[in-house]
Amino acid sequence: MASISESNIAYNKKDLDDKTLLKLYYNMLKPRLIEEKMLILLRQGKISKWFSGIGQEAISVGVTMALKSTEYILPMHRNLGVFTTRKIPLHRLFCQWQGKLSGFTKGRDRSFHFGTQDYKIVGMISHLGPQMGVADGIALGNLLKKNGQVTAVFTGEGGTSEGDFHEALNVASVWQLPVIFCIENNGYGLSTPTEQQYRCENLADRGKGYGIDAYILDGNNILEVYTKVKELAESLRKRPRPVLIEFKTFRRRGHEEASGTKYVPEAKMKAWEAKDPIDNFKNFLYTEGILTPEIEAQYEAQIKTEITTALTSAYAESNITPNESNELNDVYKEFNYQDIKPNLKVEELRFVDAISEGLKQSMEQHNDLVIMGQDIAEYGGVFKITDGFVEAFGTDRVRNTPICESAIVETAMGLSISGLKSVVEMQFSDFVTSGFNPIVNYLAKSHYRWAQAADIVIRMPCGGGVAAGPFHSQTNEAWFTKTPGLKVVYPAFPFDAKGLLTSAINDPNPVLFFEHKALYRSIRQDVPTDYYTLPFGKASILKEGESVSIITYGAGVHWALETLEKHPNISADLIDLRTLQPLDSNAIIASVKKTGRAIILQEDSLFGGIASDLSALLMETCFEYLDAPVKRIGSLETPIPFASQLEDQYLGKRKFEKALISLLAY
Ligand SMILES: Cc1ncc(C[n+]2csc(CCOP(=O)(O)OP(=O)(O)O)c2C)c(N)n1
Ligand SMILES: [Mg+2]
Repeated sequence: MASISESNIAYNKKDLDDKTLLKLYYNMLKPRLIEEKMLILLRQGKISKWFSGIGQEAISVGVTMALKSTEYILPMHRNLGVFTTRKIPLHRLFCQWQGKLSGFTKGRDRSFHFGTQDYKIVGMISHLGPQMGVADGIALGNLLKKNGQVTAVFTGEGGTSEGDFHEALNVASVWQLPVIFCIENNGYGLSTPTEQQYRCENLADRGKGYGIDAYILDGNNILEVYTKVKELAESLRKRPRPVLIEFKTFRRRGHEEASGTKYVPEAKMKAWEAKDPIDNFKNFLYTEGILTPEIEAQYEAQIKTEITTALTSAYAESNITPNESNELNDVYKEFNYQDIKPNLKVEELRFVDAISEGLKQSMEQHNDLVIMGQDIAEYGGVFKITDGFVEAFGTDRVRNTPICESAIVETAMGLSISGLKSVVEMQFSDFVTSGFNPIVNYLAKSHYRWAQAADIVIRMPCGGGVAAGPFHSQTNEAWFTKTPGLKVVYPAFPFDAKGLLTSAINDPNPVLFFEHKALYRSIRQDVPTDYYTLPFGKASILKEGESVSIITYGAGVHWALETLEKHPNISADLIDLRTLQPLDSNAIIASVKKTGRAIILQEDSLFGGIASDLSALLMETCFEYLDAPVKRIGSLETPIPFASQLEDQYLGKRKFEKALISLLAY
């Protein structure tokens, strides 16, 4: 038992009862004792990495106790106290850290990188910043459900330099989302001190710039943290809005244990040691006559027994036996596809109208579907696909967004966590780069990591041939087909576009839905008027022939059709892939085995594209059947030029006819 001395922190217990005060103490003691044990295990080489939150416990514990257990918290790597205060069984936590099955990620992710719906905790991805946009989405879900709940999200002061922080605060402010943004300013981001991280006096000063009320709290004073956050949470539940809190605290150990603290001045360390949140609170409780040596000893013994028991059982649990199909089966959430047949009544629609109709009918099918994008509400979107939607479905469900692709993709993820579906419209698929991180790292990996679906469709108006230059012409599907966890759909006809879009929205997995702009107003087709669905992973065989298999998708389908019209004597299978992930390999292989020749046409520049992968697939599966080498056609290895004569030269379309003829003559 440590000696009792005067407290270095000025506490004000207001009207808190003894039971609550003791609980605050107990809840801080628990993560501290777990950490002390972890440091021993680390020295013994029994665990690999440890990010210490020693000295910062008051923030995790105070915030968690101020919220209801039904309210989501999004912690970071130093917030063990969030997990323990939410009473996650230590056996499961320890198994998580040891990569065992009773953890939360089946050994697929480490440390605090997991979420759990059971405890309403959404853990981080390594990239730090995306947490804040995800919190926006959860808060938006709460706002739409009108359940009066708040959401708390954490970041270090280093993480506030990321664009995600700015975007998330701005969106939360514009939409008045009930989020408590908690900055733990602990003096360092890895080795970088605050003066190299930002140049305003306090990070809380930034609140004003976003139109958000901001507060500075002593992060080492558990009573200040708990009472103020509780008061704010109660206020936000009644009057939804975001708040920003900067907790002043200090990181007393290395960024992670192995990296040490050599760069931290000793005097600073000493000063903050004297402000230890647990020792000081303990002294206060003794002075107040609330804590006694008996209670203190009992708490310690109880926690230590819990730790020892849980460690023993976690070590006893056997290591995971790798099983390839288990891994593959968890990349996507199972989707029970419902085939809803098209009705007979049809109407001739342009590609763009078919998408609009599919989207509109999906809004009618799913009351929980929200669409978000720039200029999509009153203005109807730059391609007018959502024209009239706001009148039909209201501004809650049809949301104009600020220009912040990252935060909106993250918001969509948060909506999915809160059980709502969303469609995000990229104004042009080129701009997806500004939301790339959350798509490939958060949405794509979420189900594999902790069984959380990312029930999101990202609409991608794409493609060239419209003289729009390097930033409004790309067809960037290959950036996403590369990433396990995403589905990629790329229709070429209005009928497919409508039925595949409705399926994409039904599918609980993240789907990138490519819509070629050059097809929007040039391609018409009879489209069933009612709602219907089409399955993923089924190519459509547009023409059947004997001499060659033409495999393509998107605008390439129309280039191939044009060429075949010019050469009615060519007997070709024409395969429109329709979806790239999942891919209908069976249809491709069967066709090439029949014809003995294959040409793959893609609009994107050639290297690293779909055509290369399909060519490799055919070499591996059809080599003995081939009468000629597989031919790939793509566009030039340059950015997409603006002037139409340069663009014509760029596009692979130009080379297709000649290549097809020479392949047939091989
Ligand atoms: C996008 C990104 N860049 C860099 C890193 C490496 N990194 C991990 S934590 C960290 C420091 C974070 O500092 P801060 O936000 O202050 O949190 P603290 O560790 O101090 O709690 C860095 C640079 C990362 N994980 N993600
Ligand atoms: Mg920091």
